[in-house]
Amino acid sequence: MESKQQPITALPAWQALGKHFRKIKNVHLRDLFADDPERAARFTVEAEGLRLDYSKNRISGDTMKLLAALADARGLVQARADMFSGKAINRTENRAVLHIALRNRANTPIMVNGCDIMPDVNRVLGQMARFSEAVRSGVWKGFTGKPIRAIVNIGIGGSDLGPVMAYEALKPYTQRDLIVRFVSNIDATHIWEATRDLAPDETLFIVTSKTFTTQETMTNAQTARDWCLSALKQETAVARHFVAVSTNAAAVQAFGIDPENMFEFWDWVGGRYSLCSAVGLALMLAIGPHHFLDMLEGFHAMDRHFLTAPPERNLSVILGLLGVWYNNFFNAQSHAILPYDQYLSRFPAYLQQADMESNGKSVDRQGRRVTWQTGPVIWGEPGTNGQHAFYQLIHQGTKLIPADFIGFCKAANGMGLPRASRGDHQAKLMANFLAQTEALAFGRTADEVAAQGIPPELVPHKVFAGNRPTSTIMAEQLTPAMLGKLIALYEHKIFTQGVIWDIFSFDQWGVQLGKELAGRILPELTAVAEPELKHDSSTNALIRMFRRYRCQD
Ligand code: G6Q
Repeated sequence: MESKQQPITALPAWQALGKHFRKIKNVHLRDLFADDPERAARFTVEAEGLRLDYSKNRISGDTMKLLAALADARGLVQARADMFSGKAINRTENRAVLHIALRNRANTPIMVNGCDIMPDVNRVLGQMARFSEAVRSGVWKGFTGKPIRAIVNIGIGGSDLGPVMAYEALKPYTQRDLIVRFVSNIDATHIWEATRDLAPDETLFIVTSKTFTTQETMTNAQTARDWCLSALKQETAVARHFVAVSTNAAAVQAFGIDPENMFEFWDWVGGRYSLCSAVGLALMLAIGPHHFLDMLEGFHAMDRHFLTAPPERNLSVILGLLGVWYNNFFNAQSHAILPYDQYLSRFPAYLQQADMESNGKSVDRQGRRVTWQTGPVIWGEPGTNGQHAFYQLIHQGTKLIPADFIGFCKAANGMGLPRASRGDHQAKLMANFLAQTEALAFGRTADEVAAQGIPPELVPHKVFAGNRPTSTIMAEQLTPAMLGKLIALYEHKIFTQGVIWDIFSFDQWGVQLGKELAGRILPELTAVAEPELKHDSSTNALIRMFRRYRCQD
């Protein structure tokens, strides 16, 4: 696990940033804009149909140069080349990190252990497309000869959040008479509610699990299997109503799934980076292979952009650097993702996993405890809902919360309908979108409040300090390709930050301990005889409480 990296705090680039921060930290965005009529143009970059206006951030040209120097000192260019060329950069698991291969539409060879992996990638994409067409067209029949009307994806974490987010995002592109649902939680409520109104002989389950051992997924899959067989009676029905997405062929077969209907992926695809693999099967079934490939094209375009654009024009790098600026110099604890598009309602939750599982680490690549902050808390909700909920704190609270505002000029809803029949929703939505970043940046001074005739005792309550940083990401419309671009944009932002912080972004050891302890506690909850409990006094008492009520259940 050798690394030549010095602690980040020892780098001259870091120290220069610290010095620069002391100079700029109290400068107001009002002054930065007033002093430079070209500021918006200076800090706007457009690539692949995505415009990033980052002028409402507390930065100057020098800030960006110093941050870029930090990334340079951290070897971002080499790190990026290592990822794209298939080096085993996930060193704690000794794996390559090649989600970019899944959407490598140029089809250039990408080698892992001396073998080009692109033929395998294309083979599975072809298998997914054929299967999707068969189900969508009704050629694929269930056990009683009926076509499939409902798809239920069973998976959790990386095997759920991507497909569910993208399904919601691309609803206008879905085959509307096909019901598509997602079950993840081990709480039986989830599978119960997802299946209660479905007909077993018209339902197809996709069991999505890289390992095919995850407790939640296997428990839900077993319940789904029982539900299906209690109606269809014969074991052979499983092969018509269950398919699997996994790397574990033996376990898939043991479950009763025909190996023909297993969609493979590989250990070089991390769970939270797996949407473009067979993990996206439920999405492909919903939107069709053609739109799925459009999405991959979008991902690929942003991958190329990240790989080739210079830092000052590189959207992911810019977002990454801004995040470091607030996280490490302004000590911002969190970062809000605020999409002004209801179809992106699950996008913040998706990025929460992508970012927090990747960069929520506290040792560097040599295993030393870091003395600098790493990944922020990622959170958010779609606008305008958030405005009526938590924006108060962003505007007037004591915490600095940098935010990304994501919006589109054209609505994705009501496509094909004449504009007149769609009302003025989109203009109102975007008026709010633009107003919020303006209000956050410039605020309202005490003088401006007083000038409105507000009683003096109310003035302090109505003052908006402003100087709250935002980045605006705008595009024409949310399409499959645009969704791919947006996701890749953030994936590479996360990568950029992981390199700067010198942490391993592609493992997730932090999820293990809880799993292990749950395995120990489960028999203590279910044992008939009173078990001898050897936990702390708090856990022991809580276990006893559960057992007391369970006896009465
Ligand atoms: C993601 C994580 C994690 C994983 C789930 C599901 O990067 O690895 O969220 O995706 O734990 O794992 P399986 O796909 O193996 O069931």
